[in-house]
Amino acid sequence: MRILHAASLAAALLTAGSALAHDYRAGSVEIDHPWSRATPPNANVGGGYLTLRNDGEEPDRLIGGSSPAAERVEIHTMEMEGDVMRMRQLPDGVEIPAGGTAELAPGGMHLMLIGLAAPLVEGERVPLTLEFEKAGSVEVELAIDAIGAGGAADAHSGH
Ligand SMILES: [Cu+2]
Repeated sequence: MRILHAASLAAALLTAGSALAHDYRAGSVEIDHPWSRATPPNANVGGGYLTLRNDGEEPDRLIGGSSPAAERVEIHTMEMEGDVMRMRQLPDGVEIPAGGTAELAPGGMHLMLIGLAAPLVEGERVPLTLEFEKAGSVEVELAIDAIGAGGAADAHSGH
């Protein structure tokens, strides 16, 4: 039964590997580690962060998203206005250059889950459908990290 044992070990390693990597693909776009932060009770909004890599020959564009966990999902950016960091919706979404990456991270571009059905809880996974102009839509899961994870000043308290 040596062979069987080796095969199941390999399967176990594969499973562990993909759980760690936590990435997805839509067409030529790889979606790397979608995550969010736990929210306080009664919070109405949450963020969504991920890295998009385009290994195709043409640019693509993240144009929207949706989630059963929120009334709607918007794509936002943050900009300094004088001394104040302000958030603004990106109606045209985020371009992912051919052979390039686009990063949605705390303090910069991000997804905004608006009208949360329930607080986001550390350790849980939240389903999220991402919509790309060319690659179409793909379902991913946001891994919920601790409140305050990821450094940068909390972007979402201003909403
Ligand atoms: Cu925002």
